[in-house]
Amino acid sequence: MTGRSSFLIVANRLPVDRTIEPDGTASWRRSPGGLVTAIAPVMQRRQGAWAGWHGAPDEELEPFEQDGMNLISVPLSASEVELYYEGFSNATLWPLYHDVVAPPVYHRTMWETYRRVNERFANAAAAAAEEGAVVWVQDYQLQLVPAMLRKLRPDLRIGFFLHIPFPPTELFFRLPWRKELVEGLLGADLVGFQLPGGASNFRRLCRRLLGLPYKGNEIFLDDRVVTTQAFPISVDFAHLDSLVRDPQIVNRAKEIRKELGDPEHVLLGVDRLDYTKGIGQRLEAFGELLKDGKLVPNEAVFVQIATPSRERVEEYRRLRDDIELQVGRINGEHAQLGYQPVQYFHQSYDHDELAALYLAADVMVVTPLRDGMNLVAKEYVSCHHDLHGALVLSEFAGAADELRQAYLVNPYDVEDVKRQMLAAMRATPHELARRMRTMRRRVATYDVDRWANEFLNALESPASPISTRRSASWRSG
Ligand code: ADQ
Repeated sequence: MTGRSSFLIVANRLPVDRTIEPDGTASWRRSPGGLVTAIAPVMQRRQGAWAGWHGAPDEELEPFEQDGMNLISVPLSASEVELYYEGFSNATLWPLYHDVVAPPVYHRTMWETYRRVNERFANAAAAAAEEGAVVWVQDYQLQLVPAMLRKLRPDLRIGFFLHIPFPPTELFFRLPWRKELVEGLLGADLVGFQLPGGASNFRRLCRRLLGLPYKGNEIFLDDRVVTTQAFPISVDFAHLDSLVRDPQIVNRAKEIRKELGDPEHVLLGVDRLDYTKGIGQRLEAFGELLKDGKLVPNEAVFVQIATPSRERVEEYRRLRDDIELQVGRINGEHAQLGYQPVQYFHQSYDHDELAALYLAADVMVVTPLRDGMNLVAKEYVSCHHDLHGALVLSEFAGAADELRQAYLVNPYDVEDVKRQMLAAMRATPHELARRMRTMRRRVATYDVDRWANEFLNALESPASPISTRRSASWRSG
């Protein structure tokens, strides 16, 4: 890599995974995912760089290049992975920000490590950014980076985007290090959230915790203005739309249905195996529909794909056991020779197979108890140019703000989930098409490209002059 960059992404992980070839040599492959796809064009245009951990503990790597991106590895030791990543990020912040759907742990050593690792990311970013560069920091693992980086490099334009919900003040206040975290975020010029609700939770928190005045989207510090705004993330609609028109994918979708025994209804769940995703709630609803006789055997198959996730965090191990027990019970009670009502896969799938599954599914069931956005819901919609297919969607997923024509459910209300799942299965083709058409229009218009561009345009446009501060203080009373 040569020199410094004028555009820098800072994220917990680099956008590449290492693969070992059959001859034993290692190579890097771009990880799947919307973020890198959305940002790649900007990276190429601006000689961009990306700073993040490369995925293996206790290993230092020199900066390297992959797919035209300059990659800067920020090393983590095994104990930092445990305390910063599995600990403070995923056992403290993740459950707290998702409305405490699992109890967060509060450990001082985890916090100390989180702070130290954030400092390392800030140092790496400060060293890689050229004078006046734009730096975009991603997500809850790095909330202290904006302020640390500003201290080192006040010349930079710093943006931060939170991919998960930002909780209400009452919940955030439980955090022993609440002040440090908020001050960390306020180091940015622009703090982006998935939904307007997250942005307003943050502004209220700044006023209550730090006494900072705000007006509209802007929070007023002594010497600067911080803009807070919602930028709902999305998917690469055009790519998915053309992928599912490929005859190979179409055939694979037909094959999947056949392999499932050609049931009348294929229901599908695709999630990381995470307790926020409401996998147990949807299986319970499906099991009860079979038990109540609302669904007759062979009529419907539920395919649940659960990608392994955070397997060293205690809560996730327990969840896996619970889900597998539940699947076993439903199948034990309702299976017949040649018919297994729930098909469960604790596996990761490649992009094409996932698209074929979306295409094959009549009903996509997305029932998180809390979710920043949920890209699976938008991916499903992008894959149905046939206007067939129904989306059952939790009202607590960010995506529900945009996809109002989904069959919206309260995942805590099992009767509601049952009712909406049945309604989705019994809907006429005309009704399905009406809903799908509107949802597709929305995702096609607000795709991931638009998300990245809107964020970067807002970051690079100048904030209000500080002189508006006096009237804001007056209004904030
Ligand atoms: P996640 O919690 O990981 O993301 P989600 O938005 O649904 O949730 O994204 C998951 C991604 O992983 C999707 O693109 C999906 O296709 C893929 N995926 C899931 N299971 C898979 C499998 N078995 N094999 C292969 N791919 C699989 C966080 C937040 C979300 C927010 C996103 C983006 O929790 O709320 O929408 O970031 O900001």
